Amino acid sequence: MSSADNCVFCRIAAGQIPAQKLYEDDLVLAFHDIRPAAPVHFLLVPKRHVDSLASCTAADTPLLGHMLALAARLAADQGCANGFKTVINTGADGGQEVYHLHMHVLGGPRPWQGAI
Ligand code: DGP
Repeated sequence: MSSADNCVFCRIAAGQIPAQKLYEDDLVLAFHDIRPAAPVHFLLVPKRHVDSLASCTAADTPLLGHMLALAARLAADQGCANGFKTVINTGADGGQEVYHLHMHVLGGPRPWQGAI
């Protein structure tokens, strides 16, 4: 499990690791997934370190709402006119590989070859 000190998404947010960024504001960052599983596949992450959805509390409701609303807006900006999928892998059984909360946003014409 990552901590903020060695977290790859914290390092992307800090500009220490390059990423193809789509969007940034005070709270969140969106960038293309390095292993795309669909024609459009980007990640929405909070800038501050949050391990996973399982560690969120009621205090994170504004952040989570912001991420969901942005997912729809950025998917539209990326040309996902026929819809999109959002996925938040959580914990070992949820298939989470990077322990910094992130929402996958996938779209584009099917079939998609990849899996997340
Ligand atoms: P998950 O299984 O939900 O934890 O997915 C983690 C995703 O993060 C996976 O689809 C690949 C992506 N990823 C991991 N490291 C990097 C990176 O350094 N840059 C980018 N752009 N994506 C990454």
